[in-house]
Amino acid sequence: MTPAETKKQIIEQARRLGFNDCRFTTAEPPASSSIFLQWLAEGCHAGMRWMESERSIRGRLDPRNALPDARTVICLAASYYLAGPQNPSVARYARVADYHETLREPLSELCRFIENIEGPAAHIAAVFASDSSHLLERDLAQRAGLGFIGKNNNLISPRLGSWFFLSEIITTLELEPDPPLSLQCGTCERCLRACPTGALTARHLDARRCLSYLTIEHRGDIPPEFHAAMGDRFFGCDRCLEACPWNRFAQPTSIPPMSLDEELFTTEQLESMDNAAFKKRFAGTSFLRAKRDGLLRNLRITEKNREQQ
Ligand code: B12
Repeated sequence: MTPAETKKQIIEQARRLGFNDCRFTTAEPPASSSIFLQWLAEGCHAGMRWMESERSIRGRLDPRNALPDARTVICLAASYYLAGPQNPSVARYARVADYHETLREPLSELCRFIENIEGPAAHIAAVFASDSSHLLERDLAQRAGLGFIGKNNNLISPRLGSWFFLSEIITTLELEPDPPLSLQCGTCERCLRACPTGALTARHLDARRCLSYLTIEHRGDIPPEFHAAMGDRFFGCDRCLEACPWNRFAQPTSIPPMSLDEELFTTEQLESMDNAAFKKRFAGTSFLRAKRDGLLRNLRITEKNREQQ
């Protein structure tokens, strides 16, 4: 099979498995490593200390640290957009089943498919979405032409908007890289204006001020200066994505939606659960990331905000 035919087959299989886009780039180091190192040096990763680890930094500086003979990174997009109005108190990505779990199977299946068509020549390291991969995913995906990096820091696809997850497969196969897009945000600054805490600057996102970070990743109290900005949002904050005009092109997700009872999200309900009950009740959802204490902390703030309205 020629490399072009292999690529075509991989793209078709990725589509069959529910991915909305699939593009290819080399395994060369990402161009924006210096932006990442500067971001770390300035402390913009807040309490995400795992980003400082040697493994995290080495991986982000060069994908070949994950697989020494890597030639190609296959970049995949999986939409998490649910059509229709959604209650913004919960970030959209948490309205579908936890992607760390749901994307694992289609990614493994795509790896097996590549190994089947290429035999032992296709040595593969499957890298799963987000926290489990030590890659600068957005940089690689923009180089593969999957989208461009917007002022809200998200990878924006002219076909999908930006309500999608990224995943990558690293392989020793030599496949023709796709060209990057030549799109940019231009003069649009809607996301910068929509961010209520000034977390987005023209250069990057300061997690210390980002409500997504503060309500999901941060442990301990949320500084009072951010309480009012949370409004009703007790899990994440999508304001910079909601404001983006490219999101009118969002495509429906094929990840199963969560059917969580809205009445579950009260301080009263959470106080009645211990950690074990919380884990059981929220199994398979993104809410586990904030842990019971984090979710309870957030709900105490949003309930107070509602009382003060
Ligand atoms: C840590 C993290 C967070 C942190 C910090 C976010 C941040 N902006 O850094 C917090 C908790 C705040 C967060 C929030 C969210 N996250 Co997050 N997060 C990550 C994670 C694990 C690492 C990101 C990282 O390395 N940050 C360091 C900074 C410096 O890197 P960066 O954001 O990738 O930015 C790079 C480029 O923008 C580049 N750059 C800037 N300008 C330009 C211009 C050009 C031309 C080029 C080449 C590069 C470039 O420089 C940077 C360094 O390479 C990634 C997964 C991964 N492994 O990449 C997911 C990831 C970025 N997150 C994702 C998502 C979905 C979200 C949320 C929407 C979820 C939510 N609602 O809570 C929000 C969106 C917030 C936002 N506006 O960015 C998706 C993004 C998908 C997409 N379409 O872009 C990812 C890729 C996870 C995934 N696998 O799907 N996240």
